Amino acid sequence: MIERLQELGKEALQEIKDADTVKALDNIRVKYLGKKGPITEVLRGMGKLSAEERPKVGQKANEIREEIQSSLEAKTTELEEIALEEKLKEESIDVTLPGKEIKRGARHPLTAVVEEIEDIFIGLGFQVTEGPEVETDYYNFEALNLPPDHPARDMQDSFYVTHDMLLRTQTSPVQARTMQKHNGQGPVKIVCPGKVYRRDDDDATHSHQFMQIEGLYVDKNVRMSDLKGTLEAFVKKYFGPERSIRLRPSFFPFTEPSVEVDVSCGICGGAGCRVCKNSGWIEVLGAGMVHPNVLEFSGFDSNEYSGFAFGMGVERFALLKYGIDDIRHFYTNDIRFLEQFKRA
Ligand code: 2NL
Repeated sequence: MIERLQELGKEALQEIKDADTVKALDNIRVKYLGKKGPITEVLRGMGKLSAEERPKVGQKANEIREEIQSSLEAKTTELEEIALEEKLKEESIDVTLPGKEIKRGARHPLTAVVEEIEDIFIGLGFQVTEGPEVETDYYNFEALNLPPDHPARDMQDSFYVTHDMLLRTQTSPVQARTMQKHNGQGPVKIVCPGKVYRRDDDDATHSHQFMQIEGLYVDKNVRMSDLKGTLEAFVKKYFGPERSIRLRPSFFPFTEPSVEVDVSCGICGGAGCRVCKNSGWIEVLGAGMVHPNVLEFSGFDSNEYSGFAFGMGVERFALLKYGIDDIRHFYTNDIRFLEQFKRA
Protein backbone atom coordinates (compact mmCIF):
# COMPACT_ATOMS: atom_id res chain seq x y z
CA MET A 1 0.00 0.00 0.00
CA ILE A 2 2.84 2.33 0.82
CA GLU A 3 4.36 1.57 -2.52
CA ARG A 4 1.06 2.31 -4.21
CA LEU A 5 0.92 5.67 -2.40
CA GLN A 6 4.50 6.51 -3.39
CA GLU A 7 3.70 5.68 -6.99
CA LEU A 8 0.62 7.91 -6.92
CA GLY A 9 2.72 10.72 -5.43
CA LYS A 10 5.31 10.40 -8.17
CA GLU A 11 2.65 10.36 -10.86
CA ALA A 12 0.93 13.43 -9.43
CA LEU A 13 4.16 15.43 -9.10
CA GLN A 14 5.07 14.62 -12.71
CA GLU A 15 1.67 15.74 -13.93
CA ILE A 16 1.95 18.95 -11.91
CA LYS A 17 5.36 19.59 -13.39
CA ASP A 18 3.97 19.17 -16.92
CA ALA A 19 0.88 21.29 -16.35
CA ASP A 20 0.92 24.64 -18.15
CA THR A 21 -2.35 26.22 -17.06
CA VAL A 22 -4.03 26.93 -13.73
CA LYS A 23 -7.05 25.03 -15.08
CA ALA A 24 -4.90 21.90 -15.62
CA LEU A 25 -3.67 22.15 -12.01
CA ASP A 26 -7.22 22.31 -10.82
CA ASN A 27 -8.02 19.11 -12.72
CA ILE A 28 -5.00 17.42 -11.12
CA ARG A 29 -6.19 18.48 -7.66
CA VAL A 30 -9.60 16.93 -8.27
CA LYS A 31 -8.07 13.79 -9.79
CA TYR A 32 -5.69 13.00 -6.92
CA LEU A 33 -7.10 14.71 -3.84
CA GLY A 34 -10.80 14.58 -4.64
CA LYS A 35 -13.30 12.41 -2.75
CA LYS A 36 -13.23 9.83 -5.56
CA GLY A 37 -9.44 10.09 -5.98
CA PRO A 38 -7.02 7.19 -5.59
CA ILE A 39 -5.60 8.38 -2.24
CA THR A 40 -9.03 8.43 -0.67
CA GLU A 41 -9.50 5.02 -2.21
CA VAL A 42 -6.35 3.70 -0.50
CA LEU A 43 -7.37 5.18 2.85
CA ARG A 44 -10.75 3.53 2.55
CA GLY A 45 -9.07 0.14 2.32
CA MET A 46 -7.12 0.72 5.52
CA GLY A 47 -9.69 -1.20 7.56
CA LYS A 48 -8.16 -4.44 6.32
CA LEU A 49 -4.72 -3.53 7.66
CA SER A 50 -3.19 -4.64 10.95
CA ALA A 51 -3.08 -2.19 13.85
CA GLU A 52 0.67 -1.93 13.32
CA GLU A 53 0.51 -1.05 9.64
CA ARG A 54 -2.44 1.27 9.82
CA PRO A 55 -0.74 4.38 11.30
CA LYS A 56 2.22 3.99 8.94
CA VAL A 57 -0.03 3.95 5.89
CA GLY A 58 -2.10 6.81 7.29
CA GLN A 59 1.03 8.86 7.88
CA LYS A 60 2.32 8.13 4.41
CA ALA A 61 -1.01 9.04 2.86
CA ASN A 62 -0.96 12.35 4.66
CA GLU A 63 2.64 12.99 3.64
CA ILE A 64 1.85 12.32 -0.02
CA ARG A 65 -1.30 14.43 0.20
CA GLU A 66 0.63 17.33 1.67
CA GLU A 67 3.38 16.94 -0.91
CA ILE A 68 0.88 17.10 -3.75
CA GLN A 69 -0.90 20.01 -2.09
CA SER A 70 2.24 22.15 -1.69
CA SER A 71 3.47 21.23 -5.15
CA LEU A 72 0.13 22.38 -6.58
CA GLU A 73 0.36 25.66 -4.67
CA ALA A 74 3.92 26.31 -5.83
CA LYS A 75 3.06 25.55 -9.44
CA THR A 76 -0.05 27.73 -9.28
CA THR A 77 2.00 30.66 -8.02
CA GLU A 78 4.55 30.06 -10.76
CA LEU A 79 1.90 29.98 -13.51
CA GLU A 80 0.18 33.07 -12.17
CA GLU A 81 3.47 34.94 -12.17
CA ILE A 82 4.12 33.95 -15.77
CA ALA A 83 0.60 35.04 -16.77
CA LEU A 84 1.06 38.40 -15.03
CA GLU A 85 4.45 38.86 -16.66
CA GLU A 86 2.92 38.25 -20.10
CA LYS A 87 0.01 40.58 -19.42
CA LEU A 88 2.36 43.35 -18.35
CA LYS A 89 4.49 42.83 -21.44
CA GLU A 90 1.37 42.96 -23.65
CA GLU A 91 0.07 46.12 -22.04
CA SER A 92 3.35 47.96 -21.76
CA ILE A 93 3.50 51.44 -23.31
CA ASP A 94 6.46 52.75 -25.22
CA VAL A 95 6.66 56.29 -23.91
CA THR A 96 9.34 57.13 -26.47
CA LEU A 97 6.91 56.73 -29.43
CA PRO A 98 5.87 60.05 -31.00
CA GLY A 99 2.34 61.11 -29.95
CA LYS A 100 -0.69 61.47 -32.22
CA GLU A 101 -1.06 64.94 -33.71
CA ILE A 102 -3.98 66.85 -32.18
CA LYS A 103 -5.88 68.78 -34.86
CA ARG A 104 -6.36 72.26 -33.49
CA GLY A 105 -9.20 74.40 -34.77
CA ALA A 106 -9.36 78.17 -35.02
CA ARG A 107 -11.99 80.79 -34.46
CA HIS A 108 -13.59 81.91 -37.70
CA PRO A 109 -12.02 85.27 -38.66
CA LEU A 110 -15.42 86.98 -38.52
CA THR A 111 -16.00 85.63 -35.01
CA ALA A 112 -12.56 86.86 -33.98
CA VAL A 113 -13.24 90.35 -35.38
CA VAL A 114 -16.70 90.52 -33.76
CA GLU A 115 -15.21 89.55 -30.39
CA GLU A 116 -12.38 92.06 -30.76
CA ILE A 117 -14.83 94.87 -31.57
CA GLU A 118 -17.14 93.80 -28.72
CA ASP A 119 -14.19 93.93 -26.31
CA ILE A 120 -13.29 97.47 -27.35
CA PHE A 121 -16.84 98.71 -26.77
CA ILE A 122 -17.13 96.80 -23.48
CA GLY A 123 -14.04 98.78 -22.46
CA LEU A 124 -15.97 101.97 -23.30
CA GLY A 125 -18.91 100.98 -21.07
CA PHE A 126 -21.21 99.31 -23.62
CA GLN A 127 -23.09 96.05 -23.04
CA VAL A 128 -23.42 93.35 -25.72
CA THR A 129 -27.03 92.56 -26.66
CA GLU A 130 -28.41 90.05 -29.17
CA GLY A 131 -31.83 89.44 -30.69
CA PRO A 132 -33.83 87.44 -33.26
CA GLU A 133 -32.80 87.13 -36.91
CA VAL A 134 -36.41 86.74 -38.06
CA GLU A 135 -38.10 90.04 -37.30
CA THR A 136 -41.42 91.78 -37.58
CA ASP A 137 -41.91 94.54 -40.08
CA TYR A 138 -42.51 96.79 -37.08
CA TYR A 139 -39.12 96.41 -35.35
CA ASN A 140 -37.10 96.13 -38.55
CA PHE A 141 -38.60 99.19 -40.29
CA GLU A 142 -41.42 101.08 -38.62
CA ALA A 143 -39.75 101.60 -35.22
CA LEU A 144 -36.70 102.89 -37.12
CA ASN A 145 -38.60 105.65 -38.88
CA LEU A 146 -38.82 103.91 -42.23
CA PRO A 147 -42.29 104.84 -43.55
CA PRO A 148 -44.34 102.20 -45.42
CA ASP A 149 -43.46 103.66 -48.81
CA HIS A 150 -39.70 103.78 -48.12
CA PRO A 151 -37.66 102.13 -50.92
CA ALA A 152 -35.72 100.00 -48.36
CA ARG A 153 -39.00 98.20 -47.57
CA ASP A 154 -39.31 96.95 -51.13
CA MET A 155 -40.02 93.21 -51.35
CA GLN A 156 -37.16 93.06 -53.83
CA ASP A 157 -34.60 94.15 -51.25
CA SER A 158 -35.43 91.91 -48.28
CA PHE A 159 -36.17 88.25 -47.56
CA TYR A 160 -39.81 88.16 -46.40
CA VAL A 161 -40.99 85.06 -44.50
CA THR A 162 -44.65 86.14 -44.30
CA HIS A 163 -46.36 89.38 -45.32
CA ASP A 164 -45.12 91.09 -42.14
CA MET A 165 -42.10 89.01 -41.09
CA LEU A 166 -38.66 89.07 -42.65
CA LEU A 167 -34.99 88.26 -42.09
CA ARG A 168 -33.65 91.39 -40.41
CA THR A 169 -31.80 93.74 -42.76
CA GLN A 170 -29.77 95.30 -39.93
CA THR A 171 -29.35 94.69 -36.17
CA SER A 172 -31.18 97.93 -35.24
CA PRO A 173 -34.38 96.03 -34.28
CA VAL A 174 -32.40 94.66 -31.31
CA GLN A 175 -31.75 98.24 -30.20
CA ALA A 176 -35.40 99.20 -30.72
CA ARG A 177 -36.49 96.21 -28.57
CA THR A 178 -33.94 97.09 -25.87
CA MET A 179 -35.03 100.75 -25.73
CA GLN A 180 -38.65 99.63 -25.42
CA LYS A 181 -37.75 97.40 -22.44
CA HIS A 182 -36.21 100.41 -20.67
CA ASN A 183 -39.65 102.10 -20.36
CA GLY A 184 -38.34 105.57 -21.20
CA GLN A 185 -35.53 105.36 -18.60
CA GLY A 186 -31.90 105.89 -19.66
CA PRO A 187 -29.13 105.16 -20.04
CA VAL A 188 -29.11 102.55 -22.80
CA LYS A 189 -25.57 101.82 -23.89
CA ILE A 190 -25.33 98.70 -26.06
CA VAL A 191 -23.62 97.12 -29.05
CA CYS A 192 -25.55 94.56 -31.10
CA PRO A 193 -23.61 92.09 -33.25
CA GLY A 194 -25.19 89.52 -35.54
CA LYS A 195 -26.10 88.19 -38.97
CA VAL A 196 -28.22 90.32 -41.27
CA TYR A 197 -29.76 89.60 -44.67
CA ARG A 198 -30.32 91.56 -47.86
CA ARG A 199 -31.37 90.46 -51.32
CA ASP A 200 -28.11 91.09 -53.12
CA ASP A 201 -26.19 89.24 -55.80
CA ASP A 202 -23.04 87.90 -54.16
CA ASP A 203 -19.72 89.24 -55.45
CA ALA A 204 -16.31 90.21 -54.04
CA THR A 205 -17.77 92.99 -51.90
CA HIS A 206 -21.45 91.96 -51.45
CA SER A 207 -23.14 89.04 -49.71
CA HIS A 208 -26.84 88.31 -49.19
CA GLN A 209 -25.92 87.43 -45.59
CA PHE A 210 -23.32 89.36 -43.65
CA MET A 211 -22.33 90.39 -40.13
CA GLN A 212 -23.12 93.75 -38.63
CA ILE A 213 -22.39 95.48 -35.35
CA GLU A 214 -24.50 98.44 -34.37
CA GLY A 215 -24.13 100.61 -31.30
CA LEU A 216 -26.55 102.82 -29.42
CA TYR A 217 -26.12 105.25 -26.55
CA VAL A 218 -29.25 106.98 -25.23
CA ASP A 219 -29.14 109.23 -22.17
CA LYS A 220 -29.70 112.83 -21.12
CA ASN A 221 -27.32 115.26 -22.86
CA VAL A 222 -25.72 112.84 -25.33
CA ARG A 223 -24.11 115.00 -28.02
CA MET A 224 -22.48 114.69 -31.43
CA SER A 225 -19.10 115.23 -29.74
CA ASP A 226 -19.74 112.07 -27.67
CA LEU A 227 -20.31 110.15 -30.91
CA LYS A 228 -17.13 111.53 -32.46
CA GLY A 229 -14.99 110.82 -29.39
CA THR A 230 -16.38 107.27 -29.03
CA LEU A 231 -15.78 106.38 -32.69
CA GLU A 232 -12.30 107.94 -32.67
CA ALA A 233 -11.34 105.90 -29.59
CA PHE A 234 -12.75 102.77 -31.23
CA VAL A 235 -10.96 103.25 -34.57
CA LYS A 236 -7.61 103.94 -32.88
CA LYS A 237 -8.00 100.80 -30.74
CA TYR A 238 -8.97 98.63 -33.70
CA PHE A 239 -6.70 99.93 -36.47
CA GLY A 240 -3.90 101.59 -34.44
CA PRO A 241 -3.20 104.87 -32.59
CA GLU A 242 -1.65 106.50 -35.68
CA ARG A 243 -4.98 106.38 -37.56
CA SER A 244 -7.52 109.21 -37.49
CA ILE A 245 -11.17 109.67 -38.51
CA ARG A 246 -13.20 112.24 -40.39
CA LEU A 247 -16.97 112.69 -40.56
CA ARG A 248 -18.87 113.54 -43.74
CA PRO A 249 -22.54 114.49 -43.85
CA SER A 250 -24.88 111.72 -44.98
CA PHE A 251 -28.45 110.50 -44.64
CA PHE A 252 -30.16 107.64 -42.78
CA PRO A 253 -33.88 107.56 -41.95
CA PHE A 254 -33.14 106.67 -38.30
CA THR A 255 -30.55 109.37 -37.53
CA GLU A 256 -30.51 113.17 -37.84
CA PRO A 257 -27.96 114.49 -38.49
CA SER A 258 -26.28 111.50 -40.13
CA VAL A 259 -22.64 111.00 -41.01
CA GLU A 260 -20.31 108.65 -42.86
CA VAL A 261 -17.11 107.94 -40.95
CA ASP A 262 -13.80 107.52 -42.77
CA VAL A 263 -10.53 106.21 -41.33
CA SER A 264 -7.18 107.48 -42.63
CA CYS A 265 -5.56 104.97 -45.00
CA GLY A 266 -3.12 102.63 -43.27
CA ILE A 267 -1.31 101.68 -46.47
CA CYS A 268 -0.24 105.12 -47.73
CA GLY A 269 -0.79 107.15 -44.56
CA GLY A 270 -3.01 109.57 -46.46
CA ALA A 271 -0.86 110.14 -49.55
CA GLY A 272 -3.23 108.13 -51.76
CA CYS A 273 -3.00 104.52 -53.01
CA ARG A 274 -5.02 101.70 -54.58
CA VAL A 275 -6.70 100.67 -51.28
CA CYS A 276 -8.08 104.19 -50.58
CA LYS A 277 -8.64 104.91 -54.27
CA ASN A 278 -6.16 107.81 -54.04
CA SER A 279 -8.26 109.68 -51.50
CA GLY A 280 -6.20 108.89 -48.37
CA TRP A 281 -9.48 107.87 -46.59
CA ILE A 282 -11.46 104.64 -46.26
CA GLU A 283 -15.18 104.62 -45.41
CA VAL A 284 -15.89 102.25 -42.50
CA LEU A 285 -19.00 103.35 -40.58
CA GLY A 286 -22.38 105.02 -40.75
CA ALA A 287 -23.60 106.95 -37.72
CA GLY A 288 -25.62 109.85 -36.43
CA MET A 289 -27.80 111.30 -33.67
CA VAL A 290 -30.86 109.07 -33.06
CA HIS A 291 -33.88 110.56 -34.84
CA PRO A 292 -36.47 111.94 -32.35
CA ASN A 293 -39.13 109.75 -33.96
CA VAL A 294 -37.06 106.64 -33.21
CA LEU A 295 -36.72 107.66 -29.54
CA GLU A 296 -40.45 108.32 -29.28
CA PHE A 297 -41.45 105.07 -31.06
CA SER A 298 -39.52 103.14 -28.38
CA GLY A 299 -40.91 105.05 -25.42
CA PHE A 300 -38.31 107.79 -24.80
CA ASP A 301 -39.20 111.45 -24.42
CA SER A 302 -37.13 113.13 -27.14
CA ASN A 303 -37.22 116.44 -25.25
CA GLU A 304 -35.51 114.82 -22.28
CA TYR A 305 -33.32 112.23 -23.98
CA SER A 306 -30.93 112.20 -26.94
CA GLY A 307 -28.66 109.52 -28.32
CA PHE A 308 -26.14 108.52 -30.92
CA ALA A 309 -26.06 105.35 -33.01
CA PHE A 310 -23.68 103.77 -35.46
CA GLY A 311 -23.47 100.70 -37.67
CA MET A 312 -20.65 98.86 -39.35
CA GLY A 313 -20.17 95.83 -41.56
CA VAL A 314 -17.91 93.28 -39.87
CA GLU A 315 -16.62 91.80 -43.15
CA ARG A 316 -15.23 95.17 -44.18
CA PHE A 317 -13.31 95.49 -40.89
CA ALA A 318 -11.92 91.98 -41.37
CA LEU A 319 -10.97 92.61 -45.03
CA LEU A 320 -9.10 95.77 -44.08
CA LYS A 321 -7.30 94.30 -41.08
CA TYR A 322 -6.15 91.07 -42.76
CA GLY A 323 -5.74 92.32 -46.35
CA ILE A 324 -8.37 89.93 -47.76
CA ASP A 325 -9.61 90.74 -51.28
CA ASP A 326 -12.91 88.85 -51.50
CA ILE A 327 -15.77 88.67 -49.00
CA ARG A 328 -16.73 85.22 -50.33
CA HIS A 329 -13.67 83.69 -48.63
CA PHE A 330 -15.56 84.09 -45.33
CA TYR A 331 -18.38 81.83 -46.49
CA THR A 332 -16.80 79.10 -48.63
CA ASN A 333 -15.21 77.12 -45.75
CA ASP A 334 -11.91 76.58 -47.55
CA ILE A 335 -9.74 75.08 -44.83
CA ARG A 336 -6.59 76.64 -46.39
CA PHE A 337 -8.10 80.09 -45.84
CA LEU A 338 -9.45 79.39 -42.36
CA GLU A 339 -6.22 77.78 -41.10
CA GLN A 340 -4.37 81.05 -41.54
CA PHE A 341 -6.26 82.47 -38.57
CA LYS A 342 -4.92 79.94 -36.06
CA ARG A 343 -3.26 81.46 -33.07
CA ALA A 344 0.46 80.76 -32.79
C1 2NL B 1 -24.28 101.40 -41.84
C2 2NL B 1 -25.03 102.40 -41.08
C3 2NL B 1 -26.24 102.78 -39.10
C4 2NL B 1 -27.68 103.07 -37.24
C5 2NL B 1 -27.04 102.26 -38.14
C6 2NL B 1 -29.46 103.05 -35.54
C7 2NL B 1 -30.19 102.24 -34.70
C8 2NL B 1 -31.16 102.83 -33.92
C9 2NL B 1 -31.40 104.15 -33.99
C10 2NL B 1 -30.66 104.90 -34.85
CL1 2NL B 1 -32.08 101.84 -32.89
N1 2NL B 1 -29.70 104.35 -35.60
N2 2NL B 1 -28.50 102.48 -36.30
C11 2NL B 1 -27.49 104.45 -37.30
C12 2NL B 1 -26.69 104.96 -38.30
C13 2NL B 1 -26.05 104.14 -39.19
O1 2NL B 1 -25.63 101.89 -39.96
O2 2NL B 1 -23.57 101.72 -42.75
N3 2NL B 1 -24.41 100.16 -41.47
C14 2NL B 1 -23.70 99.10 -42.09
